[in-house]
Amino acid sequence: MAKFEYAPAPESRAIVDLKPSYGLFINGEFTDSEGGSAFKSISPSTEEVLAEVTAASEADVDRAVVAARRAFNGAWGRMSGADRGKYLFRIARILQERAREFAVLESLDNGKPIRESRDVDVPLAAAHFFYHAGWADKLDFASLGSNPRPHGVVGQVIPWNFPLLMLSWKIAPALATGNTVVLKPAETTPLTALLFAEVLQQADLPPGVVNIVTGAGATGQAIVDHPGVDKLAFTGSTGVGKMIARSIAGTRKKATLELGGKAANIIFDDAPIDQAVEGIVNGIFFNQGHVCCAGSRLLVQESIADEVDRRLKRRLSTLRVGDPLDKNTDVGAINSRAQLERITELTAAGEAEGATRWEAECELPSKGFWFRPTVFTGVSQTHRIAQEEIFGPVLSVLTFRTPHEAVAKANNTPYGLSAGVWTEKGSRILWMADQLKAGVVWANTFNKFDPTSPFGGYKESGYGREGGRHGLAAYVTTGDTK
Ligand code: TAP
Repeated sequence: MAKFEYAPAPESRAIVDLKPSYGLFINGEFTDSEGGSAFKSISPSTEEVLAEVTAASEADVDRAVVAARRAFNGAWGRMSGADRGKYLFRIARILQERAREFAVLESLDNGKPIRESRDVDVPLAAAHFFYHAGWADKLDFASLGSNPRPHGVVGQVIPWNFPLLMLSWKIAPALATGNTVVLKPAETTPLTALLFAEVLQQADLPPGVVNIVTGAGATGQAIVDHPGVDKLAFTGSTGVGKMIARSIAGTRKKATLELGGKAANIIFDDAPIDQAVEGIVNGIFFNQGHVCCAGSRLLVQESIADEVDRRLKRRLSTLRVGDPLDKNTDVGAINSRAQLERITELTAAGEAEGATRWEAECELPSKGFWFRPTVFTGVSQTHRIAQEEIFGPVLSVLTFRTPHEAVAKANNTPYGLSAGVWTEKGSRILWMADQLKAGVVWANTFNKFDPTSPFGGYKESGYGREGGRHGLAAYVTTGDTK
């Protein structure tokens, strides 16, 4: 099927006012590092340097934790839930007012299409603050247990795939429950977190309630190891999650870990095929497949496998890959050279192990990090591309004959974050949801997110939930105060 030619429709980047360099946001102010270094944040679609950012040292992390403790023992700790809620509402409204600025900056720094940052990331980030603002004065009625109280200082470390959205998943519940925060964004995507620090200043949040320290893994490790941190909230790879679990073993620190996934998207022969094809595309090509709950394993019933294959490839041939700031773009840039290398290595392994590779035909820009939407058929369960998280625009297709076989194959993974089921039969949806070992099961849809709905994993996808009433539970301690 021929692609229509579209005139370019670039979103202007003039709305973003980037500074040449950024300090750390500690105690309500941007400050210089004590003994840290600097690194550059680049645009993955052009490789242009966007800004120089500070790599926080252990001393900087210590200053941030001290500021967070002071705020917790001071004004913030004494504030009523209703007043905390007012700050959260204010932050949510400012995020809405500055939505275009955030969307453009997110697409520049992360490489994701503006259509997604504008319509998904930023509105959902604001929604998380609105939702948690409503809880701040109602914690006693949230069935969290008796006398829910904050832990104190929370250390939070987030990945690069949804930088502002993951920040809001972390900061909104922490503040609603009365904790204070030290957060580290990912090394390759620090810029929307730094813009968010400006929002906190605009909202007049008391100093030290939220501190943002940029840097790489060593800065994250310094937060994890700091004795002044009461609770950790981490989103990232299972490998780093295991290291964190090991480093805090034997301490009194609480932790929630949101880790990787290898979700099955399961299509039965009675599913509406065109809708299912849209769901497959959304499941694995949304955000370049940099999604922990991506439907990276397609399980399709054998009797319709050829038909799904044909329609899926036709649909993929219409996807537009390119400039993230162009409003026509469906698939943007891969976030970093390192991630591109990992995707390239795993897809080479797929071919070497005998699966059949297909790529959508499209021209890729000459600069930046790019990967064509790719489908592997003839995949067996032992192949690395069926077992390991690729975290890129790559789909592995397997087939099944019976619902039991679908369940066995879907659960044959160390992960358990999400799954999708496509069928017309309600009873089958309920039976499958019961059998699948996944924190979220979508029925006749995929990648739907809502702040009211808890999200999190089984097995090596981590523990704890984020969002909804269950997400609040991770940020409070309950029972007697003695
Ligand atoms: P990671 O390499 O694990 O990085 C996540 C964060 O941890 C980054 O801020 C990273 O800093 C930091 N970090 C690295 N080493 C650390 C250490 N030793 N101690 C403390 N922090 C450390 O993952 P990633 O490549 O950024 O993200 C992709 C992974 O995240 C995928 O596996 C994906 O499935 C998972 N993910 C899960 C979810 C949920 S909700 N389950 C959501 C999104 C992503 P640097 O960036 O500076 O290295």
